[in-house]
Amino acid sequence: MQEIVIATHNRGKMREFAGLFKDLPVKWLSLADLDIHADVEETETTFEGNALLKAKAYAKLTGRWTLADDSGLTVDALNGRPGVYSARYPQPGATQQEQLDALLGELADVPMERRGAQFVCVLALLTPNADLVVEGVCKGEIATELAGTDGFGYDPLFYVPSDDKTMAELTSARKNEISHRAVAVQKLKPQLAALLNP
Ligand code: ITT
Repeated sequence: MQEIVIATHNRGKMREFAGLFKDLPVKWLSLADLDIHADVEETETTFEGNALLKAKAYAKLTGRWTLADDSGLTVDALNGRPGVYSARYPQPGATQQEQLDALLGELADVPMERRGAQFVCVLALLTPNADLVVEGVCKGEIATELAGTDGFGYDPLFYVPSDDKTMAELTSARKNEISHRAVAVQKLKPQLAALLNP
């Protein structure tokens, strides 16, 4: 079976990928499986740039097919911030609670009709034959208070109108139907299948 490294240190992402990719004939390896603890500095200013940068760095370290995810939250009223800096918002090392509080604080005076936001995920898969890059987007709104305990990151503040729930109130199965990561994986799957069965 083809081995592919999922190059993330984020346990929330890793959990989701396990569900999203479970029907493919691939042996997925985590960085922990390979005892790799090195972090890669994300110096690019786009999701695509950082996804490729991470995929290349970990492909070099592992010598294997490598998939990297760069994702984040773009908030309309903040002109797209925190965007690629979502993991480092409002400053590097902030806890999840500090991130949620900072976002609520910045949007304190913004009415509901101007609280639109998107989760964006770019996946980059590096293989010896081709590099694949896909993007998934999930539209929602930034809620005025936290709700739900599932998921990770900004999920308790990301309101999904179609479900009348925040992302953190959805089951993991439902999040894996509609999330930015799910949309990106659905785009990647046929391209990956073609690489596995040329
Ligand atoms: P890796 O680089 O090791 O994959 P990371 O957490 O640093 O881990 P990113 O640089 O891609 O990953 O940052 C993405 C951030 O965006 C993440 O830390 C969350 O704060 C947020 N995020 C991404 N996807 C999310 C999701 O499904 N739900 C909630 N927040 C999400």
